[in-house]
Amino acid sequence: MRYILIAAVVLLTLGAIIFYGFMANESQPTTNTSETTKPNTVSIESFSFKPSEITVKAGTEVTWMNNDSVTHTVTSDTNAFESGELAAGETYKHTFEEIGTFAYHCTPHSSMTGKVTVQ
Ligand SMILES: [Cu+2]
Repeated sequence: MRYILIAAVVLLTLGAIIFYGFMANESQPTTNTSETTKPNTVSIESFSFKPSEITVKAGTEVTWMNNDSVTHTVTSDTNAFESGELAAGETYKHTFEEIGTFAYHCTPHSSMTGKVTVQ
């Protein structure tokens, strides 16, 4: 009788360890929050868009902040959006509803380019 009890306890313990190991593996994706904290802000500084390429989910509002000392624009290559002139310290927001890749540039400074990928 005693051996059966010991065997039962050992089996239950092993079962618990396996179960918790399984649960720990299963819960890993939910502890990874990078999926919900994707950057949706672009800084305009030193005559460049930083980061120059971002990826967001459809329906995300992207904000451009002009942290430079001169006026810039956020101008879609395909006329999908247009900020107009952004003075130093001003922001421009655009919500991307459609999936696709949207290249943009700064009208006065053709070397300034960026890209928003919407998934
Ligand atoms: Cu510019």
